Amino acid sequence: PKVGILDVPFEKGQDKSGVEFGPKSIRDAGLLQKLIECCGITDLKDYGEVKYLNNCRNAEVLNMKHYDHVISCSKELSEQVEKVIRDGRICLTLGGDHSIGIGTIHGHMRAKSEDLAVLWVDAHADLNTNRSSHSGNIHGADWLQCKLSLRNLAYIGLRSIDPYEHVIMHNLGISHFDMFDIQRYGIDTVVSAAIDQIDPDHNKPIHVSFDIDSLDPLEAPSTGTPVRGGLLLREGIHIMTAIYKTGRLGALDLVEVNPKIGTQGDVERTVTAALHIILAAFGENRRLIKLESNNLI
Ligand code: DIR
Ligand code: MN
Ligand code: MN
Ligand code: MN
Repeated sequence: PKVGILDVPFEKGQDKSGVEFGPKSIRDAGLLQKLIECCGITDLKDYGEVKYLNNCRNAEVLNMKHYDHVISCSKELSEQVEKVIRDGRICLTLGGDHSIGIGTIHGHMRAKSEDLAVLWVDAHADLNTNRSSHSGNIHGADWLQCKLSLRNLAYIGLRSIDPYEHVIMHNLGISHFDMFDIQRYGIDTVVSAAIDQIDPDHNKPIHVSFDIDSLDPLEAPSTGTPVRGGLLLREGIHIMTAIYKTGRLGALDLVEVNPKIGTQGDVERTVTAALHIILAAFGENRRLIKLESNNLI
């Protein structure tokens, strides 16, 4: 497949500085070269960094921090993602915090169709609105406002849900597979069930928004809101391999890697995890990799 890469060093959807260095840290680990070598991607286009002007300064919403920046960035990002996908490429977006999911999903829907299947892999549901949020952080909140059908959305990896998020998730009947489900049924069953729910006829483009905090903090400590009891890296990889095998991945977001959090070892572990999640989505075959280069998993 043809691939396009976008960097979004955006950090205003949450409180901790450092997440803006996420894209660089993943690239410095050899992302582009590994996509070519390990996944056999021959047509890889680097679209570089998404830059935006804050041209929505008057926009303000009560209890939404930096709302103006989030919407200005989302609009620009949406256009860029749309362009990458219209170029016939799978769009890989490196965040940045998870509020960028608003722009990537919007752009993907504009390029392909509104009938998009979205898999949100996260410890959190990112479903708060300005009225329900305790933190005032936007994360992925508010993206309900785009026209995504909630039947086309599923979560994997949840374990930290605010009370209001829990209510909307159940009242609206949004598919979700939490850590309990993964423990009980296993990751292979869970990922197939999630795909069947959001894409029952196996014909929709798939958007995966992968928050690195879905992984256990032992696997990915360098992130703003770690929650214990998460996915093992091999489970994260299994999810992405299953998505790769559908042949319908349209866009992937990899967000919330914060290289300013933790020790150098923590950062290396987190970045390596992120790298392997991405490579799995593009078909890295771990069985073909020499053991030496594989010893971090
Ligand atoms: C919390 C934390 N539910 C909030 N959310 C996070 O701020 O709305 N999402 N960390 O990734
Ligand atoms: Mn998130
Ligand atoms: Mn999260
Ligand atoms: Mn539930």
